[in-house]
Amino acid sequence: PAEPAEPTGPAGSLRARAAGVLESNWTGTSTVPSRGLYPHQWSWDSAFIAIGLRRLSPSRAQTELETLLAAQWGDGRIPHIVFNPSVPLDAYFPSPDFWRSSAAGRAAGAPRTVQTSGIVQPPVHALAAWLVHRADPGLSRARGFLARVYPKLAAWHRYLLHRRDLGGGGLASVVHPWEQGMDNSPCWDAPLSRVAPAPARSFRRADLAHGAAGDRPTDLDYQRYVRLAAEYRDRSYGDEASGGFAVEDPAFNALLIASEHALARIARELGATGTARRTRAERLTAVLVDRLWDPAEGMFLCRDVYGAGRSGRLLPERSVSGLVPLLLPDLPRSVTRALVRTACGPRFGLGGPARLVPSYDLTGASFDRHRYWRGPAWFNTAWLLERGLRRHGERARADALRADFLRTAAASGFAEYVDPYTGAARGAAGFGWTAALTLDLLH
Ligand code: 9YW
Repeated sequence: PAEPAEPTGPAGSLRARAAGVLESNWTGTSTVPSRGLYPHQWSWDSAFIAIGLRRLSPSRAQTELETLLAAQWGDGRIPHIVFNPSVPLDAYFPSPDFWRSSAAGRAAGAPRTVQTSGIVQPPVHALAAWLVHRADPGLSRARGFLARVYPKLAAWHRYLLHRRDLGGGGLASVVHPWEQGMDNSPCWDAPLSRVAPAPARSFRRADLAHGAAGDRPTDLDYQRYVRLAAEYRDRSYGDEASGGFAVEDPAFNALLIASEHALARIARELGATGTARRTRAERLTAVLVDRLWDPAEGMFLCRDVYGAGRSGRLLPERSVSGLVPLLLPDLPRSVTRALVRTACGPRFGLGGPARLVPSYDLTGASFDRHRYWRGPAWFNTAWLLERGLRRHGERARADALRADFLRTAAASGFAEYVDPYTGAARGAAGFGWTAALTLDLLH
């Protein structure tokens, strides 16, 4: 493939600058997303970070994933945050004394010695483990990396496919907007409106000390996040009784399917056939299309399955989540063609007015170019889309997105997210997955 010239900045090559971010965010056993704003280990951040770290140090990339997996719960869930005990409690909200994992999560098998949250994040981990292995198969085999992580990853997928099939149709549901990873996406506005806000004075946000309020979720959003999470905790993190929120999300499920394909490859590497997993991934892809594809919109939508019977209803909001399934190999050609058209059309502006890919429909009523997941462009979703375009033969578009990614990462100081029209940095600087995925795309 044509290598774009490596952009350089004032402080040296892009590769060296990205490596510097990962170095300063490294704690010794894992990497924080951001020193100030997110001082603990986050689940899907670590998966993306491992994907980039493998280009620097495959052994550190293995450690990143192993540290996360060491905090896995007995029921198979991988918690969305693993807390660093040496960070002061008030540095991040909600802190360990909110989640109380080892007490409230006892029945679900929360670890006793390490404190975690009780919700999950998108399952990018098996995909990350496979890519980390491929970066140095000799080292991976010598350390028995895949043999050690495989059973844990299999238990993780079992948890999602069995305990979290709240809609009964075969897909995993998220029970909190934080689980899907795009916290304040307009997709959650309707389902969240049913949730009674927790009293404003019952908690103190720590994020506003690090980020501009206009770049972050609102206080009212936080009041509802807190209520939902507290109720889940008070149900002992059990998935039997239903809480106030249950949504089948396209990106979450597409990442689960991509990871199931990766597990099939891992199983083969370990001497099994992997056929059952491969077949399951194909079947899940068909279910994803059946339940979440909207032919009129030319993209995938979220399905709200809470209290709506088994079938639920599709939510009309168009978020980048609905483009992420392009990553999957077994989609019907009509679906991949429509997804590319939608990504390049007025709503997402790929290759046109937009930088990277905006998190939400540029023409949507709730579009806000500064506010977090309501418009700004993020680097992890751009990386996923780049992969999807390449997989389906859209090489010129993939090359252009990759070049834009590298330029924007360099110019923004590895920002957490950027203005989707200008590429100007928003949120935290020196962000972990932005630096890591830069390294991956430079390779
Ligand atoms: C928060 C760490 C996390 C990401 C999420 C992002 C944000 C945490 O930061 O959530 O406190 O708002 O939305 O995707 O994993 O980078």
